[in-house]
Amino acid sequence: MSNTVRLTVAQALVRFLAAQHTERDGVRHRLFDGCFGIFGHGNVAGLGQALLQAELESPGRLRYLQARNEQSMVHAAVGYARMRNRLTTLACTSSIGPGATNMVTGAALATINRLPVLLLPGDIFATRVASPVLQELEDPRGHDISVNDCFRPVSRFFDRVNRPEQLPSALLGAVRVLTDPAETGAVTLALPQDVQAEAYDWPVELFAARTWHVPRPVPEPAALARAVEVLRAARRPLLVAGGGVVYSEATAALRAFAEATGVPVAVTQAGKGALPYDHPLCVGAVGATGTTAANELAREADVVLGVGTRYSDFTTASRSVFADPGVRFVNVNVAAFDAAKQSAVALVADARAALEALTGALAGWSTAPEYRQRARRLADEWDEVVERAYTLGHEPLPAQSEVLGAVQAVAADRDVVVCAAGSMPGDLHRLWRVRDPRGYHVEYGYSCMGYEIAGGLGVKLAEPDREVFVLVGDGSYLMMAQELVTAVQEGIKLIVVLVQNHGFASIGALSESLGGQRFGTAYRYRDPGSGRLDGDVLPVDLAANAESLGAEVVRVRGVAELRTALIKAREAARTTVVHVETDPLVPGPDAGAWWDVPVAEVATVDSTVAARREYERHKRTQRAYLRPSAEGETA
Ligand SMILES: Cc1ncc(C[n+]2csc(CCOP(=O)(O)OP(=O)(O)O)c2C)c(N)n1
Ligand SMILES: [Mg+2]
Repeated sequence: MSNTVRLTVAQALVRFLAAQHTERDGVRHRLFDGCFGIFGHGNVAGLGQALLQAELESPGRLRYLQARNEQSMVHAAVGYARMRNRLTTLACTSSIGPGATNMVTGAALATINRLPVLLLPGDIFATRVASPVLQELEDPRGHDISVNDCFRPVSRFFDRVNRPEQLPSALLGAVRVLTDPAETGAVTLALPQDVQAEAYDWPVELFAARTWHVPRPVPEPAALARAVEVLRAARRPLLVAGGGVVYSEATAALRAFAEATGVPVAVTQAGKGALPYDHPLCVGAVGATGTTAANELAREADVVLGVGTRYSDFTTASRSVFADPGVRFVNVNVAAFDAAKQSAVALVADARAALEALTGALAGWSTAPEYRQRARRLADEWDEVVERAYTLGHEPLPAQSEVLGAVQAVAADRDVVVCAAGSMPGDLHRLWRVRDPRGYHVEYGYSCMGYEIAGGLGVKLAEPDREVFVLVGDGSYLMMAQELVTAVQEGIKLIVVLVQNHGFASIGALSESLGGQRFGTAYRYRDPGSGRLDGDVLPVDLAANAESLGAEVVRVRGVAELRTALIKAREAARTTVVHVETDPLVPGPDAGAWWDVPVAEVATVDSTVAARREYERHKRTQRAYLRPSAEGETA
């Protein structure tokens, strides 16, 4: 038969992935730029063979990338997809068992951040003739359960291909979700190891080039009218820009909206970069890691216009920062789920389409000049705080904020700063002066220690012409540094700034503020006298560790040496790790916003009892945001 082609399930899958494209605004992209993989018995003879065959038959059909850890290959795919505004991503194939479950954390990270990745874990035999196979979880409740069921709650689409005939619908369902801006996240196709190698006669149309049109849904007229009515009545509106503004390439539309209406713009972690930091209407980071400028305006705002934000507790300071008793919300989001939050007037729409519609519909309306001037003055005051933090001159070890200042001084506007967990994301959110929409890449949906180097690798793979500064703490480095080897192998250049402060400065400070006395947060010897982990610092040499993985390494003391090393690293062709020690006890500047982390209600420890009193004081500032934002009918 000429209209079928005989291939294994794995070969068919590779051929299908290579033929998928996305299109938005008339520009076409490949959906899958490659496939990361770590092989084991669950995929070596299936997907491994198919990727080999693809490489030999037609290099570039779907390039294979090797990684050291399955979790980190998902992080790299996430970094890649975010840099490409979700229009292109990577696939990840793993063996069964531990290789597969290593990807579960990456899947959760992708889904929470609304970023598309395709995960292809191997699975136990569909035929079960050899069960239990190596690494099979046996469950007395049913023989169709495998460890891959862990992917279900963290994936936006999950399917298990138990027969070749199921593959087409699994693939089409997977790609539909990956390319849907409202539904996207991790998509998992579990592939039993026997089925991967099974041959089938596939209709050739399965492999035809397909273009998935990524929509820009426009707001419904009635919803737009409701939003406009609320906004026109606003006296102290504040726009909160989230990651959706960046992913939808709505930054020019945001700027036009702000300039036409005079509404100040605050940014979430994912939204930082939506407006350049020095734009007259940009008031910077909002929420628990916010600036005094954004948080003061947030406290007084009568209307909050959220665009592309999912209102995490960091953005709302655990629902305390928007403090006006009558505050109303208008939410623009492509996902109805997010648009409905905070009892908002929901505009379920693409960020760009909605901002353009709002700019048109609000013609002739703007905030008062005094309000705009006040926003600018507050932002300028914060900028002075940043300048002081960047140049503290703390001795003998520099403060972390000075390290960020040194990186800032060396980084060009299009360079990308990558971070994820620890004390640096908060400092970066408040301090970093961003000019490019994709110049700031802090993964703060999952805030996953270990994302930094792996995610940075994906960022650089996606945008090789940008310099990528990976900022990583010693704790995060110890969780996941091994993709330095991949960077060396592939000639992918990263500049890694490794901040050594001998433990968890972030959780240490949090613990102290909650009456927990920094318990268990420093890397110290167990002291034979006290029996506690409060002895000397450990003799670890993370610089030597990075050297051993093949990176160029520079050990610096102090900020002046750091700057020189960063300039050299920026000019170098190879991955460089710059190792710098900082004082963990100097906090960055803070706007005093709250973050709800419950403190023990009863305790025998005095510091905990005192912290509980403080907690209860803050707790009283927490709001429910239950007020309907549109005027309802009287009951
Ligand atoms: C995988 C993971 N485990 C635990 C946490 C909780 N956590 C957040 S920050 C942090 C410490 C980070 O240490 P380090 O990278 O050294 O940064 P520092 O706090 O010193 O700035 C921990 C344990 C997390 N975010 N991710
Ligand atoms: Mg640390």
